This record gives sequence, structure tokens and C-alpha cells, in this order.
Amino acid sequence: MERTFAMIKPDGVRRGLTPQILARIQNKGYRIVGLKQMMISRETAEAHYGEHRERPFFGELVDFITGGPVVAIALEGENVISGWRAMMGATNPANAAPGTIRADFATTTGENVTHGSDSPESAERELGLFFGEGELLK
Ligand SMILES: Nc1nc2c(ncn2[C@@H]2O[C@H](COP(=O)(O)OP(=O)(O)OP(=O)(O)O)[C@@H](O)[C@H]2O)c(=O)[nH]1
Ligand SMILES: [Mg+2]
Repeated sequence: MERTFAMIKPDGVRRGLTPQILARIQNKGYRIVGLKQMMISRETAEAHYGEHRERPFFGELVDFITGGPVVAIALEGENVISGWRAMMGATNPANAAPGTIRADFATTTGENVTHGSDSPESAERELGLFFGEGELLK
């Protein structure tokens, strides 16, 4: 059984998409083992997106992700790391397959509604960044 870190980004929260996205997760059958609405500090945002530090859009990305509340989610399930990425669809909503979250709810790469860890290593790192010891269900 795998765990991954998922997030509803500020655009998704602001647009009232939280219930629909949580419903998709629960309809799929993933178990929510951590869930909180929160503001992300600049420090946490820069650590979370550290791999993109040298990219031209890094400042914009950090401004966006710290610009309003997000919903941080820890998910558990069989192959949930790739499964949640598949439910989100391609990074650029224009390339996302119909039925995916990014295809159904977003139009731009910069505001693409959700995040999902891209590997077991990222999942472990990001879960540790957003959830403290004892905060997640056993
Ligand atoms: N403004 C802007 N944002 C970008 C661009 N490329 C990527 N991003 C943002 O940076 C985030 C992280 O990029 P990636 O990690 O490559 O994409 P991803 O893994 O599909 O998305 P995340 O789940 O958010 O990590 C994306 O989700 C976008 O929101 C870009 O060219 N311009
Ligand atoms: Mg990524």
C-alpha cells in the first residue's frame, strides 16, 4: 500500500472546487489519511518546489502557491502515486485527457488546480514537509 501527497492549489480552493475534488478521490477509493486547509509559508513553498528553483517561472509559482489557502491531503491506496497523477492529468490542461481534473477544471499551466507527488521519494519528502509526526492516520 502506497501513500502520496496531494494538494488542492489556491485556484481550486478559491473557486470552490474542494468538495468535487475530494469526492473524486473518495469515489476512486483512495483513503484520506490526512487533510487540512492551510496557508503555505514562503519557506515551505520554496522547499516544496525546490526542483524548479532555476526555472524562469519559479517566483511566479511560489507567489501563486502562497497567495491563498490550499488543502493539503495525504492519500493511501494501491499505486496511489501514479493513480492520483493519472486522475489529475497532464501539467498543461490543454494536453490533459478529458475526464481528468486538469482537463475538466483548468485552462492554464500556472493555475492547474491540484498537485501530486511524482515518485515515492517525492511523496515521502512532501508528506514530511506538510504533515507532522502523529498527524496522519495509522
Ligand atoms: N507559470 C508557469 N507555471 C508552470 C510552468 N511549468 C510548470 N509550472 C507550474 O509548476 C508546477 C510544477 O511543475 P511540474 O512539477 O513540472 O508539473 P506537475 O508535476 O504536473 O505539477 P505539480 O503536481 O504541481 O508538481 C506545475 O503544476 C505548474 O503549476 C510554466 O511554464 N509557467
Ligand atoms: Mg511536480
